[in-house]
Amino acid sequence: HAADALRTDLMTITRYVLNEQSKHPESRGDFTILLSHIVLGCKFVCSSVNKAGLAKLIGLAGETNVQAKQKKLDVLSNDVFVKALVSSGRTCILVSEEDEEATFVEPALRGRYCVVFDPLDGSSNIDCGVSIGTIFGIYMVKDFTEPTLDQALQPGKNMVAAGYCMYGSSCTLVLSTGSGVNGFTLDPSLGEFILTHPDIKIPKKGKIYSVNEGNAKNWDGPTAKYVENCKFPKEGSSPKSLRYIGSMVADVHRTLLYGGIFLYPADKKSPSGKLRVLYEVFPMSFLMEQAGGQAFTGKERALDLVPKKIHERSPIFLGSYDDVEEIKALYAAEAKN
Ligand code: P6P
Repeated sequence: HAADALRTDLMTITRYVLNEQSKHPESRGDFTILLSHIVLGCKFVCSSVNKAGLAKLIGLAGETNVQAKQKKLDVLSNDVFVKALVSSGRTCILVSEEDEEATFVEPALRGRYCVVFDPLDGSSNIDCGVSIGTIFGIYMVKDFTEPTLDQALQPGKNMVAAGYCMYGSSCTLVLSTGSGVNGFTLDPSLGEFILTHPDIKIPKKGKIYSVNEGNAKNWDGPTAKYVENCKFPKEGSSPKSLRYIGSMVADVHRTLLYGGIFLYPADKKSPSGKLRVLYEVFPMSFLMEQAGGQAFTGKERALDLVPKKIHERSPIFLGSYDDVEEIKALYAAEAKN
């Protein structure tokens, strides 16, 4: 009956957000309008990513170098999101992985939200058809008349919403507005995101660890020990499976649905790890906590981190509550010695 209900009920992301809005009578619908512009951006990127392979193919067949004329997909996606967010009239500051500097919205279009985003994370995987995605986080800015950079450098726990849209075999948008996590799948025939994964909860413990083992020789002690325990567990328990796609949205989506742990640790070459705090670590950590999991930097709760620069990096360990607890214990033990 659940399937029937979904089919007849057709809970779209727009209806879901409007329902959420109705729980806050004081709200003026700004957030709903902002989100509808983010959803529009995701629909555009989904359709462009799906055509990318074909466009490339036609390019080769036509002897013209399509790539030369065509904008790289991540640049195109960034342009679309920046335009959609500015024209929503609900944002004052934008931080994008694609732009060195923050975008300060012109006074006439300023609104109360700061949006941090990676328009096409993992884009190096496009040519081989691996799933990639858009990651975003939303902060409220109290006084947005004269926005300043420090209003974008807030700890992740201040986010009012976060989510990602994964462009893979289907286009799935996973969103939290602070009261749980819901997944929506794009129905191309309707052009609507339909609720397909209501109230996602990550399993308390998982059987999968997800890390780039190629960096093993540069790991610090606790990470090395944790991965060792995954492969050679104490008597009586079975080893975990290794699953690593190399596209954060895909690795995190699998972790959210199946459980387990995703790690991008610090290493001797990159002491702050690789992933960016504002638009990779914070949104994914927000979602994990909202789904009953947790996220840790090796030193503290990821969402407590206060970034000093908009493209700052941090190590990250996120996923099932119990799995992250184990690596926290190993870092705590090292801190004591
Ligand atoms: P590595 C993709 O380039 C990305 O930014 C994330 O999507 C992904 O998790 C990570 O880098 C993969 O990095 O060093 O394992 O190739």
